[in-house]
Amino acid sequence: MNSFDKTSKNNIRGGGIDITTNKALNQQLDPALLRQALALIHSAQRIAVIAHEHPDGDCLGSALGLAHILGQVGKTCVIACADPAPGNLAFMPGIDKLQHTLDNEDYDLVIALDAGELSRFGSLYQKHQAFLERVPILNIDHHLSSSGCGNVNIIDPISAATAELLVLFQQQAKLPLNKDAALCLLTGIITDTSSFQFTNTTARTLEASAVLLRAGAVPETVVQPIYRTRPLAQMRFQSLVISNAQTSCNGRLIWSQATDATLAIAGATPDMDDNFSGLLRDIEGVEVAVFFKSYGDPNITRLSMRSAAPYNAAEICQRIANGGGHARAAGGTLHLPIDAATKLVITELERIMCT
Ligand SMILES: [Mn+2]
Repeated sequence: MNSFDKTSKNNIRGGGIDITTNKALNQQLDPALLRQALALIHSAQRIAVIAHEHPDGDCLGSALGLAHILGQVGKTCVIACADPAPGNLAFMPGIDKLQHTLDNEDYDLVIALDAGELSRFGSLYQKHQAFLERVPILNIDHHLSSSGCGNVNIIDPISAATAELLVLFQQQAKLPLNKDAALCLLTGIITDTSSFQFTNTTARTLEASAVLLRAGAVPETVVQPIYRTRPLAQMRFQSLVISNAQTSCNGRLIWSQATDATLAIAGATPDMDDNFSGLLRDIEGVEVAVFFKSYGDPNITRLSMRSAAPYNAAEICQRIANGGGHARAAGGTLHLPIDAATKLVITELERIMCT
């Protein structure tokens, strides 16, 4: 029934930032690849748009933004994610309809966003594995380490956010862009660039954002709940993580941990640890920062890593922590208690950085 070959890769791999991002916004994608993606969309009526587990502003903003766009051309879109949305994303129109399963698997197409491996969709993948192996999948992502999990894969690591890539898609495909779609996509771009502060921000990122502002998105709507409103428990949690931080290699390497006990002391919830590795990275003299966390199952530790050149966080996380991501920001999961996971990763970083 499914004539697509999910193993044949058909990706965009940007060769150089100057060349690829200097073209007009509506000429950025390989036309043949865009046609293939649109063919999948045109032949579908009910579409599941899925966001990766432990969701962030980009995967959810992208999923909602695309659902608002495709809704305007008559498609029925359902958005799904294994985990609940962080509370500070409640302002995004349509977030209240987020599902945590693909219910009766009644979809002609799945659009998988902001991750390139089906396992990154967590319990959605575990619950619906057989369905996801037979349904056509369009995969749109911007992670360097993405292998592409779709029949058609639009993967562009030059995009600062999947949402930026979706603006290019919308522009080139001449799809409608309403205010709700624009606000959700702007959320993806703002959160993945930390308000245009990260080095992934290009002129094209700003041009794509300008398109969204012209369509009615207001940056203040995104920035106020995400960057300016902090629960006291989150600030207490942050202060514990900073107080417990340890350093090595003359302060060039820093790390800290959080467990259920840390959450309990602070009165915090797991979603409050957003960007703790970035916070550690911003300490003077730091070149690599790692935040380790283990909540619920004490034998599973997740980590997020931030690095300065020449250290490649994506490469390190991929090699030793079953993870991946971007050169400067990456993460992984180890099936180890937090102290063992910390020892493994820090020993390797010390080998790379201190010798
Ligand atoms: Mn992203």
